[in-house]
Amino acid sequence: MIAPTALFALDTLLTEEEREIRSTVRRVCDREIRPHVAGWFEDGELPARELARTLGSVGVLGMHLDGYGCAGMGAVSYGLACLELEAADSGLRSLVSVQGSLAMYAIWKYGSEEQKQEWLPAMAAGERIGCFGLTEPDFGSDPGGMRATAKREGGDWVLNGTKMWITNGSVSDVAVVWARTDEGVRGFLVPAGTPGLTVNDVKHKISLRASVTSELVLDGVRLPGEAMLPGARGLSGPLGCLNEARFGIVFGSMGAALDCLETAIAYAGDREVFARPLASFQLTQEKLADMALELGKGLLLAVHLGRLKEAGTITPEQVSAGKLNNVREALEIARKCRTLLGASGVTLEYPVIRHSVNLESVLTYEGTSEIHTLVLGKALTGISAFS
Ligand code: TGC
Ligand code: FAD
Repeated sequence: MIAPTALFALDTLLTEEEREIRSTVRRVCDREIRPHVAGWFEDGELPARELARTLGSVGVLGMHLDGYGCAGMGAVSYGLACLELEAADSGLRSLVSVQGSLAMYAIWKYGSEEQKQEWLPAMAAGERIGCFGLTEPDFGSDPGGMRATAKREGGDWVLNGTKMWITNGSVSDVAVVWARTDEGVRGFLVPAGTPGLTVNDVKHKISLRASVTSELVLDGVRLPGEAMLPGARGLSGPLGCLNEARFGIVFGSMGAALDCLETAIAYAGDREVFARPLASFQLTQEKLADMALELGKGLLLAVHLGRLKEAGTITPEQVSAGKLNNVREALEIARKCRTLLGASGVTLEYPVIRHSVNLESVLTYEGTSEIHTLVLGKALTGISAFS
């Protein structure tokens, strides 16, 4: 027997340091996350603060950023960490993506020196948590239509509007909020507890249950002039952050798929049907072979994109291609693995149905599959389907 990742000799593409980082994150997941995650999912609760501190202590938060207490690791190392976290649960990878690639990245890339000093070291350590408020109830795929506003009043800014579906919302110490100003879209740092900010959790999710999702209502939130991120102007500010988080999902989604496939291979070897192991039937072997192919291709694509990112040449369209392909294939793999587990596949005793329903959210957030398809369509034809 050969492990699905060994089929493509993936490890030969990785440095020793990258393999060590992968092992470290896997160990943390095995110890701190896997024994509990089905329970968190079932209860719809996540001990986000404790987990943030644990993940901060191993340097995973903002690990691809330099300075300010961040580990300064390469893109492939960051991707492998996302893979291991999402092999445990997409909600854990979300916690880390939003913290490191959206909230911390926005401050790191666009913030003033004071903002960086104030927030980044504590966020890297997991002592403080951040969220990223771009989506609104009526504007998800089309954030350019946002209604949230920030208006100058003397030296202050006053924010009004509603942000929806915000990961980490109610556990955050700071929200990066994008709002329309007289000079276009700008980003603002809104500390938790600022008068006028109300945070309500989204209830009744049946996907990403081990993740906090919230609505942020901003009603006359008054901030000092220096709360604005000076380096971000226009929609390219928030979209630049999305490239970072989408890249993590290229790897992360393959982690969920790998966990499903490993579970299905073990199950098919143990389970007897018609007096023979399920794994011995040709239909089963075809399913497993097809899934191993898509997993292997997705992992190779992820490592290739990681090397392009490390070389500084990756384009947003390449990130879209990776997110579109790998999430779509991960979801297909999760669904096919579910069939191999039969009725057992619909219980939380096995991780497969949890990954499958989680991946439904992953397909939608960070740009839906339709949006990434249209990004590629624009790149191929030169014609934007959006305008
Ligand atoms: P368009 O006219 O094409 O562009 C407006 C400006 O933005 C620039 N731009 C980008 N910059 C950096 N990276 C990208 N990927 C960029 N895409 C566009 C563009 O160059 C332009 O800049 P400038 O300086 O000329 O003004 O914009 P559009 O209105 O046609 O929309 C393009 C579209 C649809 C692709 C974009 O709006 C989009 O990506 N929509 C999807 C929204 C989305 O992904 N939201 C995610 C919210 S965060 C989240 O889901 C977190 S989930 C939690 C977790 O990760 O766990
Ligand atoms: P819509 O934009 O209304 O889309 C509905 C459908 O229409 C989709 O199938 C879409 O692909 C399709 N569609 C849209 N435009 C077109 C078009 N031009 N052509 C063809 N089809 C089209 N957002 C944040 O800002 N921060 C977060 O932390 C965050 N976390 C999230 C966590 C979870 C669990 C979820 C589910 C979402 C989260 N989001 C977050 C929001 C997410 O980014 C949006 O849900 C996503 O961008 C889609 O927006 P929407 O839900 O409004 O769908």
